[in-house]
Amino acid sequence: MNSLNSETIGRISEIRKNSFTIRYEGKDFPGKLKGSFYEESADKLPVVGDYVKFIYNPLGESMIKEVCERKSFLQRPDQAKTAVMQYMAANVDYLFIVTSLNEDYSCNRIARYVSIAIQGGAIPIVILTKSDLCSNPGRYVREVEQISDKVCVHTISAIYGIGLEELQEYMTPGTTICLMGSSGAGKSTLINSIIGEEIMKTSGIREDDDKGRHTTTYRKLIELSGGVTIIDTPGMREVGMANVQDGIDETFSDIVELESECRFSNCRHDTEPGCAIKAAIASGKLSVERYELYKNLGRENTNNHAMKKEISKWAKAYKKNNKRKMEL
Ligand SMILES: Nc1nc2c(ncn2[C@@H]2O[C@H](COP(=O)(O)OP(=O)(O)OP(=O)(O)O)[C@@H](O)[C@H]2O)c(=O)[nH]1
Ligand SMILES: [Mg+2]
Repeated sequence: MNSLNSETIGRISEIRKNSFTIRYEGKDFPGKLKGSFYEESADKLPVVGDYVKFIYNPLGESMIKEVCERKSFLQRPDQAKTAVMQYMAANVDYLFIVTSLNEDYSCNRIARYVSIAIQGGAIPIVILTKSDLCSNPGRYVREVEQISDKVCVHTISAIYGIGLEELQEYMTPGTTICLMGSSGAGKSTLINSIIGEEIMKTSGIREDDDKGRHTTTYRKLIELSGGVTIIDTPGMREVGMANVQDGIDETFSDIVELESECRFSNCRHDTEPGCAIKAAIASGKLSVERYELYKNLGRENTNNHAMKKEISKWAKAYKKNNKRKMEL
């Protein structure tokens, strides 16, 4: 470690409440934010995976001075707090979207994660886990492949070590992989299998509905010996759509292209002649379900955007009103 007061670049490996952990040369150091961070908007604060400039303090918390430019940034709306985004991880190359082949499986949810990955600048990789419990994984693979041509999909069983060799192609030195998915999907079990060691705690799922027990409670960055970094995350209950229209459009880019081929630029794909969407559905090139999925995700994104704008308008008006009252 460099001497006191010299600036060094480390990586945020854990955040719990307001306490930050900085990884530097394989060791973890406690960190705190420089005061000016508190005047910044939430997206400027460090998240797990961020590279940060910090000043080492051998006696206590090191001072985080600056977040380095991000290569990618994964975010979603915080379901518990209306109109607030949750910033999840930065500098992720591959987002492993982990879904188990039981009640957890949902094509709609996978499409949401794919949009979030693409929006944030990470490559989406769908990992269908627990293949040992499923008699026809091929059916699910085909379904996932149909969501988007931007998606790669792998079927694995972490506990029997099946399919893990396929994931090696992503494990190149310098790569960061983040795992996301529902609680109980098997994210931590997969990490343990890749590493060959019980580094993360795992626990059984509820038998009645296949849901997990929220075993992992905070995001954690793990460095593997081959120069690969893995980020484990807590299971998510919902994946809302907000600030993600570009990601949705890119996921369903073939539909966006079709829409541009309609005879009328304001075509509602209803009764208008020369509608490319209707023609694609009629010819079997596009399924109604997939088109509906695209529209629904976009609608949710627009509604959340409108709500956020409305709330920020109220907040501004409230602040202005309060200021006036105080001046009187
Ligand atoms: N049969 C089978 N069970 C698995 C597999 N992978 C994980 N499990 C089991 O699924 C349960 C949940 O696994 P975890 O790894 O804790 O799930 P998680 O996604 O990390 O869950 P959270 O930390 O709560 O988000 C455990 O009982 C695992 O043993 C698999 O490939 N096959
Ligand atoms: Mg876990």
